[in-house]
Amino acid sequence: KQVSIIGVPMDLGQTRRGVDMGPSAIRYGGLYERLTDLGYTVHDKGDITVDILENAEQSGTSNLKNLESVTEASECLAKKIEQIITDGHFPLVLGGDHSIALGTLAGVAKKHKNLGVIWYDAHGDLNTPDTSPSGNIHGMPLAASIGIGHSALINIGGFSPKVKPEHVVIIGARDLDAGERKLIKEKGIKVYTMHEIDRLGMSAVMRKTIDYLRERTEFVHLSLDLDGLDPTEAPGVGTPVAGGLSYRESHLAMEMLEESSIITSAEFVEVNPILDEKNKTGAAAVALIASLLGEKLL
Ligand code: DIR
Ligand code: MN
Ligand code: MN
Ligand code: MN
Repeated sequence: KQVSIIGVPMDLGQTRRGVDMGPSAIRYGGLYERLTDLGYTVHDKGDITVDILENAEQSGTSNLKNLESVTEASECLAKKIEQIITDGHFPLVLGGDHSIALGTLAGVAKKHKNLGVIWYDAHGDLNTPDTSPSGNIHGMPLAASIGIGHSALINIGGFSPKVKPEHVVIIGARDLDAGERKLIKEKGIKVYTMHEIDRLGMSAVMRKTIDYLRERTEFVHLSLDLDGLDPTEAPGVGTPVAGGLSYRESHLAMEMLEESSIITSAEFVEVNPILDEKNKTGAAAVALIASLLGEKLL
């Protein structure tokens, strides 16, 4: 049992600074020890290099903020992920804002054909340069990964798409832009919004998600945005949305994924320690990672 960790100190996909310190916050939350206690051999590969905002090129011709720096870091991350999978280790990526999923998915999809993705998030991250209300790339990585959006984002890793829209399941959505709703309908993306989770319960939602992806895919990547959780339990995020998933529901989701053995890579993103309360969100990320990788009380 071998896990390789990569930190991506990225804050250029959005505008609240501090999320570049997310990887440190998660490490300080005791990640290494939690995973070694579970019997894993943990290879912490450190952080990849990301431009700081002060040096990021702003010459772009598009309305996408920091496009060049985000693309460059994504290419670098994709190569590292590819190597980790070649080595036979479980890739665990620590963010950083959600734009890093562009690189993670490029690397994972290069090695794993017939890939499924669980997108655990308050948001859809399905914007394109045309539909984005913000120009923030962290609102676009899922669209780009299914092959829709700016060519520089779509083509990270040199191929597109990374995943088929019908192999994506979004869980926890409660803030979708008009263009995102349209794309969900057009592409038939499966979404369990907070409404469905309230109605069916997290247990049924995870059962359905696992069955759905098992039938269709061979590998599944979990991309977990901490803003999927309720801001009372994960306050250290840049775009909090009220009415989110509880800490307990999130643990249940991780435990059910662990039991199912479908997850073959994961990333935990958007932890911003500057906005957090005594690393509550970093600690929540560590606890969820531990559950995903097999921690149990008894
Ligand atoms: C919004 C916010 N949909 C945007 N997205 C966020 O800027 O595209 N994603 N916060 O995590
Ligand atoms: Mn650069
Ligand atoms: Mn997100
Ligand atoms: Mn989000």
